[in-house]
Amino acid sequence: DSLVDPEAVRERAVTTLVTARDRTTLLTSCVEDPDLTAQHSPLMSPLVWDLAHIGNQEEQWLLRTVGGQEAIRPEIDGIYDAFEHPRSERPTLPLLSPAESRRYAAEVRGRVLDVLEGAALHGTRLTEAGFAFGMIAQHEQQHDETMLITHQLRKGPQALTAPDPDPAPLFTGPAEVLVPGGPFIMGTSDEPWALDNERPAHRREVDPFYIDTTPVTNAEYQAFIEDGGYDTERWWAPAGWAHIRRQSIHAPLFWSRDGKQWLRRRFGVTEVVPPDEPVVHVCWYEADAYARWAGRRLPTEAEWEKAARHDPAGGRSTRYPWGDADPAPEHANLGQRHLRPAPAGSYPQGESPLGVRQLIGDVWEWTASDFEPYPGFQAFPYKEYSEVFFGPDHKVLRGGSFAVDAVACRGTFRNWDYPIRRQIFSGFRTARPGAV
Ligand code: AVJ
Ligand code: FE
Repeated sequence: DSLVDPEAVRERAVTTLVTARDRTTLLTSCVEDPDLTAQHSPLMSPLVWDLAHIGNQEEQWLLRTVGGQEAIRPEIDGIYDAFEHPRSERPTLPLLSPAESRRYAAEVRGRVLDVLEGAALHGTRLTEAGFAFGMIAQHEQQHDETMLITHQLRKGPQALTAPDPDPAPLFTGPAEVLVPGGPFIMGTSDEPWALDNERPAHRREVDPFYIDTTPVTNAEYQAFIEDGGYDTERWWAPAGWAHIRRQSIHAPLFWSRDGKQWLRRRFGVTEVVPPDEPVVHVCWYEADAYARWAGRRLPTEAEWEKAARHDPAGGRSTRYPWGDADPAPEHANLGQRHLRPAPAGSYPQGESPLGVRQLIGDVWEWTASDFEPYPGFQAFPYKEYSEVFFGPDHKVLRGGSFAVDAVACRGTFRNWDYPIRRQIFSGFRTARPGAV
């Protein structure tokens, strides 16, 4: 069993750490140094901050805490502490240069592989089944998604390329699926690399509801725009209406109107908005307003997870919509393999038992829910991962995007952000109550 065989755990840890570093290296070597040290948006760090921060977190947890080693460069901890300095301030810090950052991250990694060789992967909660190594691989992959967001915000010619997803035949299945009411198990207590906010597993009652078979597409979202959605106050939550008026928001981020058609800028290239792709770069307020216009609402977080994990036949919650197998390319669009969502209706092999598609990958999906702890939550191993973010300021997103790696994406994985944020790879699907 891969959870108890230390050699299998070590191999999984090495593979995920190496995969993450390959991606980090690509994202920080496809542009010249000035583009690494520049701030492309006040919402984001310079790319070189992410690079050394990745190394610094790895040093703190895997070399110092797990390995018991002395700090390599204790003087830089403050610079790379996300809580000491907001993103907008980071360009003014005495950051390591790109070359120093690469050297530092590589030195940490070299020592980490030695620590992993000798580490007992059981007995303490931090290293049980390689948790700390998995946590750090996930942390790096999360920053790889953050860095891809920075690349999307960067002006200038294209620096990254990837093949497009396969074109999907137009999806002709039912537009929505009925999820039966009743209890299901939400969260997990036995997924070894699940982070603190996904724990513990607990029973949730959910009333029957209908949920969209696929994420909302650009064509559907355009119908909302053409129908005056952005000029109709009654579709909007009051704070959302105030926000879009103040900011003059009339379409998803990166969209522009060219006569009768909509264009969008994507990683340095301008293209006609593809009608059958899930809409991306909308904030929670836009998703909420669209749903109200459509006579529907956003799914709650529990509804989303029930749609993704509940297997009516087995009567239990699976790790993913398609079952318990780790994600493979035929299941979902993950890992920056493509630099865009796949057309709605893609990945039939990734659908849930009830037939809901693309819950995992493509676009993060806004839910109606605030980010709150599950009953029995315990911060682990540090409060600043989740606990300090609980409360009504953040809305939960689920399912991962094309930009996140499989190691940081599961049926239980929880992401969160402010309801005004839309530089993230965020889309949504809608729901409505079922017959009670
Ligand atoms: C889970 C994506 C909200 O980027 O703020 C990275 C992940 N935490 N370093 C974030 C994270 C610490 C986090 N999100
Ligand atoms: Fe971080």
